[in-house]
Formats: sequence, C-alpha cells, structure tokens
Amino acid sequence: MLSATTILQALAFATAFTTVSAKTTCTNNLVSCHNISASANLCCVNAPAGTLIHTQTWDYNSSSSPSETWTISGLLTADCNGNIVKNCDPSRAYSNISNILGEFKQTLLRTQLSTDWLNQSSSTLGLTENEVWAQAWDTYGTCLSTLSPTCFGAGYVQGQEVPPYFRRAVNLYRNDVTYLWLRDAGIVPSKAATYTANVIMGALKAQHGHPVYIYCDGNKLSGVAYYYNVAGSIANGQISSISALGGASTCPSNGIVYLPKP
Ligand SMILES: *[C@@H]1O[C@H](CO)[C@@H](O)[C@H](O)[C@H]1NC(C)=O
Ligand SMILES: *[C@@H]1O[C@H](CO)[C@@H](O)[C@H](O)[C@H]1NC(C)=O
Ligand SMILES: *[C@@H]1O[C@H](CO)[C@@H](O)[C@H](O)[C@H]1NC(C)=O
Ligand SMILES: CC(=O)N[C@H]1CO[C@H](CO)[C@@H](O)[C@@H]1O
Repeated sequence: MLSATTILQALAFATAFTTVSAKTTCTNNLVSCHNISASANLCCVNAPAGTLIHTQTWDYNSSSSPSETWTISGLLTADCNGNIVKNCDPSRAYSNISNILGEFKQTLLRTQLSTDWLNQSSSTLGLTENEVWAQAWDTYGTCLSTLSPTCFGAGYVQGQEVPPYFRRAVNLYRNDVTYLWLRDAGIVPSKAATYTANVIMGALKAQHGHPVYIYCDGNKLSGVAYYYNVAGSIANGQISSISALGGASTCPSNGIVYLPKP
C-alpha cells in the first residue's frame, strides 16, 4: 500500500503523466470548462466547478500585515459561467487545517499560509488562522472534483486532499504579485492620489493577461479577483488565466484611493 507521503510526492513530482492515485492516471490534457464530456473522468478535470477564482486583499486597516504586499483572501470555486459553487461535501468539512498540514509533513506550506493567508481575514473577521483556512477548505476546497477522495485510490488517507488545495492557493498568490504589478504601472499607496478603475484594472489585466475584478470599500481599493481554468488535477495541472466572469467590481469608476497600510 502506498503511504500518504508517497502519494503526495507523486503528486508533486510527476509531470507528463500524473499519478493522481494508485487507481487514476491523468494525462492532464483536459482543460476545465473546455474539454468536458459526459464520459470525462472528474478526477482528471474539475467539473462542475471548472473556474478557480484567486482573490487577494489590500489590507489597508492592518498594521500587522506587511506594508508592501497584498495577502491571500481566498481560492474560490465557480462553474463555467462564474457562478460560485460551494459547500460540496459537509462530510469533509475539516476544522483544523494546521493539524492536517502537520500530519502530512507540510511544514513549509503551513508557514507560508501564516504569512500569506492570515491577517487580511483574521483582522477583519476576528477569526483564528485555522478558522480562516477551514472556512476556505470547507466552502470551496470540497468542490474540486479532482481532489475527491476516490481520486486517491485505495491508499487514501483522510485529509490528504487538503495540502494540494492550499499549495495551489500559495502558488497562485506568489505568481500574482499585485503590489508589484501596480507599482510597475505607477500605482502606489498614497493618502492623496486617486486612480480610476480603468487604470487599475488595465495595469492588472496587462500582467494577468485577461480582465480582473477589483473591489473597494466605498472608494478605498480593498481587493482583486483573478480567474483561471486548470488542465487536469488542481494538484499539479497547468493553470490558464481567463477573463473575470459573472461578478462585478464594487469600485467607483474614478476617485479610487489606494491607502497605505497604517
Ligand atoms: C480541449 O479543448 C480545446 C479548446 O476547445 C481544444 O483545442 C483541445 O484540442 C481539446 N483537447 C482535448 C484533449 O480534447
Ligand atoms: C477596514 O475597516 C472598515 C471599517 O471597520 C471595514 O468596513 C472594512 O471592511 C475593512 N477593510 C479591510 C480591507 O480590512
Ligand atoms: C489544531 O491543531 C494544532 C496542531 O496539531 C494544535 O496545536 C491545535 O491545538 C489545534 N487547534 C484546535 C482548535 O483544535
Ligand atoms: C504573519 C503575520 O503578520 N502575523 C500577524 C497577524 O496578526 C496577528 C494579530 O494581529 C499577529 O500577532 C501576527 O504576528
């Protein structure tokens, strides 16, 4: 029997042919929302939640998060029209993500989450880190068909589908460097400057490759959403950026302020 660690290593290192489990082999050539057929193996392509939405927060209220980075606010699941898909498997609504990451020896990932995906929500919502992560997993992680326990075969150990979800969130976050992308376009935190939505969205679109959504509290810039499809398993499939779908910016068209953190 394969150990959990062996399977996770296989998930991490396999490239051309991906061993998702002892049972399911995916070639990772099926792109979510593009190559779905009635016979598709849903361990090898995410459906019906074929859209991933990576959201980040500009945590302008918080002096405890780093002053020159946005932070992770979520990795959400949606259908191919952008309608949110959530709470797909209450039987896998795990409460202690730290514990699971520890069990699967994901110390580095655990540390990354603490810096990248903590303070934006904990400061706003008053939640502990485990509550923030558990809410993300329970609400959205359980909707990823490629992380269904059946995809891991007979050697499945409860919780082993959790690290790939959080690893993907951290990887997207490290790739979508919102602070730097804005700065490169001359958009920097300031108490005095104002920006138009078109200028901010234009700068992010140029880097992401497709339109994004931005969010504001009133006229204060507070968040961004990047949309993706993924080929094969979320654990290691190729991600492709797509246009923002089905939502709406909450920002005014002009007079947006991008406040420095306190
Ligand atoms: C998946 O869909 C894309 C876009 O429609 C198409 O170009 C590609 O050939 C399809 N791939 C497979 C394996 O069916
Ligand atoms: C900042 O604080 C205000 C007032 O408490 C709150 O309405 C807003 O949601 C907070 N925004 C962020 C991004 O934390
Ligand atoms: C979560 O797991 C960690 C690590 O095993 C443990 O230290 C902590 O007490 C747990 N928290 C809760 C609320 O159970
Ligand atoms: C990584 C990080 O900045 N963590 C901080 C998050 O906020 C709490 C409470 O405000 C701080 O104690 C942490 O150091």
